[in-house]
Amino acid sequence: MSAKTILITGGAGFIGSHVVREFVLKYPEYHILNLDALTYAGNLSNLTDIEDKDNYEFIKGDIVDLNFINELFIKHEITDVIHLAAESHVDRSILNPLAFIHTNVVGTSNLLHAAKSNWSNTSEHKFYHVSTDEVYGSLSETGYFLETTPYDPRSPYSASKASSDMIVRSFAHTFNLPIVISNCSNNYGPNQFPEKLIPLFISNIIDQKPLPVYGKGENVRDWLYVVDHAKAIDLIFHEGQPGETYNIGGENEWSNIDLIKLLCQKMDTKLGRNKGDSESLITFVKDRAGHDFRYAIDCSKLKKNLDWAPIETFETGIEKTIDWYLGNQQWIEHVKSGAYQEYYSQQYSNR
Ligand code: NAD
Ligand code: TDX
Repeated sequence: MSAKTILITGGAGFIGSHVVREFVLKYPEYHILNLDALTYAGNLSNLTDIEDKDNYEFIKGDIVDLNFINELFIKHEITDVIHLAAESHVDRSILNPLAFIHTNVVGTSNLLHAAKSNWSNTSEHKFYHVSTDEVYGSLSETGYFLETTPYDPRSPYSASKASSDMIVRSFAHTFNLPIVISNCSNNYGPNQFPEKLIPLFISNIIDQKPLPVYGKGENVRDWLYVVDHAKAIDLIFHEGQPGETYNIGGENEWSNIDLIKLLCQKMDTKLGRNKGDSESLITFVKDRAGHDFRYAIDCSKLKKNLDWAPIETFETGIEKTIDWYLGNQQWIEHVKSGAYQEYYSQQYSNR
């Protein structure tokens, strides 16, 4: 591929910041535009190491603003989109579903509309939509999500992502827009806002606060290290077939309670605390409304067709993750201030 101006949306967030870094450092010939509204989840300190690079530019803006998005496409002659901007936390979608419809459904539709309006020769472009395994619904103890599994979203978050996936596909089918979609399992690693399970629990263990386990902690998730997700996005962006969907996963399933106990043991060792100190913080709380039981991804298409494999094992990834949060406690305090406090008190007053 030759000179490209790639619009990466949501690049100040958790996964987006790793995708931006991967592209800025690996492809000096590309111009990378990071568009982010800097909501509570977006933080430019996630990108300080690359912010001075010549091929990087940050633009603050909202994907829900269609005029702004259209002008951005015209002004910067955007050739490709990698779309990650979203409201991403299931618990917040239970408290405020409309925010998810606005950003995830309307915002995605605006980007598609701008791409369709501004790209005359569609074969020169790519619109990459980053989605989630949650669109497929919930599994029992057995089985895996395939790319062909019918959609069955069950939370306002997953329904908004499923809607956006469908609208992306409709633009490919109707207008020949060259799209690609990936659906990934739970990510973990540096820069994740401490409202999601792993960073929240690491932060609470450091502060010796209760660890709120929803229900009995028996729900199962598949975990992938975030940099491996960013590398998969790079591979699919360059090698993926237009119109295709690729599942991305870690083949690394954990029940929440087993994962939490592992975190507790590792944190006791790292913090020089007595064995069992962190586990004593475990508090079983009211279950999440509509809590999906199990997610598990079959990513054999990506492995077979594009020769993808994650670099980190869970053992190495979780060590890196814990060490990063222990070394960046100021980051945790910084992102937790402000809007987060309001949400956190509302969240737990409902339990
Ligand atoms: P995040 O919440 O950490 O980051 C989202 C980013 O989008 C933030 O920087 C935020 O400021 C920005 N944003 C939100 N609304 C915006 C708007 N209206 N206009 C412009 N920017 C806006 O999310 P994440 O966990 O990094 O997820 C990124 C993408 O990956 C999402 O689309 C999510 O659905 C998907 N995904 C996440 C996971 C996961 O485990 N976190 C797994 C699979 C897929
Ligand atoms: O305090 C908690 N206690 C708890 O038991 C939190 C925050 C979570 N949980 C449970 C709920 C889930 O079973 O832990 C599991 C993981 O929860 P989250 O970290 O909120 O992730 P999940 O709901 O599985 O969704 C994530 O993976 C798919 C991301 O937030 C989504 O953006 C992604 O699409």
